[in-house]
Amino acid sequence: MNGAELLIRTAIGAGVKVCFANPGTTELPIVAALDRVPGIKAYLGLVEGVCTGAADGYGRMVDKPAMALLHLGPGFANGIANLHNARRAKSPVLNVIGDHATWHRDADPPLAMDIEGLARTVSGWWRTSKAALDIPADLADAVTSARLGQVATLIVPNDCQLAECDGHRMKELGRTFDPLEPNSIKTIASRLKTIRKVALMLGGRALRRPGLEDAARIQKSIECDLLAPTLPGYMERGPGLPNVERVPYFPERAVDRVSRYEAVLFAGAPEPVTFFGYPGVRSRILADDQEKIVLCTDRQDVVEALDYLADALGAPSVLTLGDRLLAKPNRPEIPAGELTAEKACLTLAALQPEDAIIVDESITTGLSYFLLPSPLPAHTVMNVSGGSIGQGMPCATGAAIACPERPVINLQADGSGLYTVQALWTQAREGLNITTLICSNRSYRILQMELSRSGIETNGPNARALTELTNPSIEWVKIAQGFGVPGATVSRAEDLARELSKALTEPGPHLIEMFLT
Ligand SMILES: Cc1ncc(C[n+]2csc(CCOP(=O)(O)OP(=O)(O)O)c2C)c(N)n1
Ligand SMILES: [Mg+2]
Repeated sequence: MNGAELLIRTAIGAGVKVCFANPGTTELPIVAALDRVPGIKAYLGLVEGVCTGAADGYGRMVDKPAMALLHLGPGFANGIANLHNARRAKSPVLNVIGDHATWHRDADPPLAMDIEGLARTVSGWWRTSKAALDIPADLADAVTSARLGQVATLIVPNDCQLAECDGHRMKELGRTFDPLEPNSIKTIASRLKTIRKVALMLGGRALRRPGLEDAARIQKSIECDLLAPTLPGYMERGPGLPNVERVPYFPERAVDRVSRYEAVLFAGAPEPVTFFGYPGVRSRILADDQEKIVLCTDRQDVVEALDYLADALGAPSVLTLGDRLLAKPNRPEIPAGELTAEKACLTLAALQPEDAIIVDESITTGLSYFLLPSPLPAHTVMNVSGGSIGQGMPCATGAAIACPERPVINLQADGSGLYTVQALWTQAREGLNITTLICSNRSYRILQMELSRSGIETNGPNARALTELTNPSIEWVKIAQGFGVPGATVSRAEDLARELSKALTEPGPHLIEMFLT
């Protein structure tokens, strides 16, 4: 057995089931090991951003890491933008990077880079294996760290992968979370009872069903609203769950929304800040005199902490369908006429199947989707948490591989979709049930909005060149077909309803270009 086989065997033992890869020569021993030690299915991504975004989407769905396997520093660099999104989404990702043989590094070969320097920017944990026999412990530590909800990067030099290492020892996974401090949660419970206007801001694993149910229990004991970050990585919604409002994107609306609270309790979410520094607008959305209470650290289990808090508040353990829980689904009607952003969202809401996974990288188009007042059937929403675009298609790919029985709908802005459009090929190759709805507004609309917000001329030739996606127009159906995905263009809501229904009943991926006015 060599180091690469030991790596795969340990990963299988640690529960890793899939590997999203774009390998090169330095990872070939691992490629061979994936066949010699069966148990992990490998998926090719045609650019590293597809691999890392898919590993992120998979990790968000199952709350366990997939492996991303990337080639040296340059391959890692290509995958970093989506690892950044994974980091912000608190998604578990096991990131394995091959490196040159240790004895070859001094020669400074062309592809050599500071891989640990790259790892530092996105990883909560990173290490370079020193020897083949260290691999089981290194891999187990990486998976343990990833399971906290972070990117763990293991760099494995090619000679460590090739070294024979019979007589190896497997390593057990460590404990995932740090223990809670019950006294500090009891103190928080007493404090909360004395404050009138409280918001509970949920993030990370707290937005999964068990965390949301605990939040609903807390709402039964103290009057509080539930908030989430503007772009939560993973959030379950539907009947029987409490309503959670996302903090608005634009700072004025965000400040206005949260100013009513005397205190905000953070459960797995960071303090909200504006996306950008706008002159004259403060960075932190909460004012200094609004109390900020933190329930637990990132190394503790936020769901366990919420459960403990609910108990400490004397909350009932069983919930009935009270007025603060979302009731039976009540879908909007399918609209008619020329497609606008709002009509596109209404059509989606009218037709999305039970248990759908909605991957929302629609930037400006989806704004009204989340605000629809009527509860929709149970579904999961995933957003581009790190604001680094090019995440939607890869994330949808990983989500569909994680949950093949669930329909995936990728509400996808046109500009953002073009960053990692190669994901369509992986979707076709694997026959994944993904419907991509392209929000074709033929522009970087959000940048046009930000330009006019800041009072800058939006009509100059260079501003237009840099924000309009025209001349030539992007041929979405041809692009999809080129990657093996059937496509259609629609410009009326009725046609969208027909094509979407068809796409949702036929197996395999589909792309619908929604030509928006
Ligand atoms: C990696 C990366 N590059 C650039 C940007 C800046 N940026 C933010 S949104 C955007 C384009 C938005 O256009 P589109 O995806 O079509 O959405 P729309 O605004 O039209 O709804 C760009 C270029 C970014 N956020 N991330
Ligand atoms: Mg656009």
